Amino acid sequence: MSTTASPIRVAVTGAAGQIGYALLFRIASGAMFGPDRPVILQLIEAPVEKAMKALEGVAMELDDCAFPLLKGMVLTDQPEVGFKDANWSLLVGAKPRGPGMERADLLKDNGKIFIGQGRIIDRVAADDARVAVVGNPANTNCMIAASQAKRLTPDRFTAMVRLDQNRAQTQLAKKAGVDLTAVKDIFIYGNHSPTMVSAYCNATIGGKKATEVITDHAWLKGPFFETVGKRGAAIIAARGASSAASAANALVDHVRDLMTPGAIHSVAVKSNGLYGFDPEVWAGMPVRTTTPGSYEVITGQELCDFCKERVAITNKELVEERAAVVDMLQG
Ligand code: NAX
Repeated sequence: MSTTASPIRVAVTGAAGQIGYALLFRIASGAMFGPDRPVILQLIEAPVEKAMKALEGVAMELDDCAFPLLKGMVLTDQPEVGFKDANWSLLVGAKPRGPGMERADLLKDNGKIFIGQGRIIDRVAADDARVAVVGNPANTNCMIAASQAKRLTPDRFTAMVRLDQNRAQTQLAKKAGVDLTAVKDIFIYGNHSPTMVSAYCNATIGGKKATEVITDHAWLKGPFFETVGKRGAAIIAARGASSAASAANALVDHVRDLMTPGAIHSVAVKSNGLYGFDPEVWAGMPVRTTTPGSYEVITGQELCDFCKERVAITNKELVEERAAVVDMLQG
């Protein structure tokens, strides 16, 4: 295949991790930016010998795939090098929660990483730079990175709730006994955490309101919410490792849809006070992609009382996460 489009530069942190291993091959194959867009992968790992060695192995495998679209790779533990001229920065790497670690400490440790990365991206990435955060706590890490940017506006920074949307879509389809594609407009509000709100009240199934097709409303408010909210933990319990392929797939969906004008999907963005969220937090909500990389929030979705109550809970959690790191954001 030959193509004349200029390569898109995609920086990926945590590139040798398990999500990275499921992600990079999809990007290089064209799943994220389309079959006509060459890519250069700028792979960033922690400055740890074992991680860099593993990254070399992943790069060898990428070479061995002979992907026609893959026009180059950079392997580095230096963020200044990895984010240089990046059009997209996919922030997957994060510090995991260790045994007995307090959530506030996790927030602070990750805060340091995302402050540094936010500053460097702002300084060295491309003029059209876009950032997608996956590393947890994803919403707050995204807010932290965005807080450091002077050149790039907050709308350039998004966090991923697409895995939650995909999970919710499948659960609704299974319950209704319909094909997955019959389920539309299921959007995730709030935090990527068990407090997330899978707003079934606006979903449709085969063109009808989901609440008319699924009449077991106790299931929607109980097991459905629980299953989607705690799916990550269920996968760890079953697989002995956290979601990786499905998370990588969701990131492909997140970025591809943000590059596709007209796409409607759930993205965690700066709330600016919409849907009752604190203006300063990054919260999942429905967006419509306008031009490649840009979007507008879909406003005016009426939430049912149950979902509104849940939005208040997930907002409270986001506000608390922000409060735990707010002293780090200045200076
Ligand atoms: P892994 O532990 O397999 O990989 C993480 C990688 O990041 C490691 O290779 C590590 O060396 C690297 N890393 C750590 N600090 C770094 C830094 N400062 N710069 C560059 N690289 C760094 O984790 P994995 O399973 O790949 O998950 C990655 C992150 O995604 C975790 O924070 C995880 O909690 C989060 N997830 C987020 C999801 C979402 O929907 N938003 C779902 C899946 C996943 O749980």
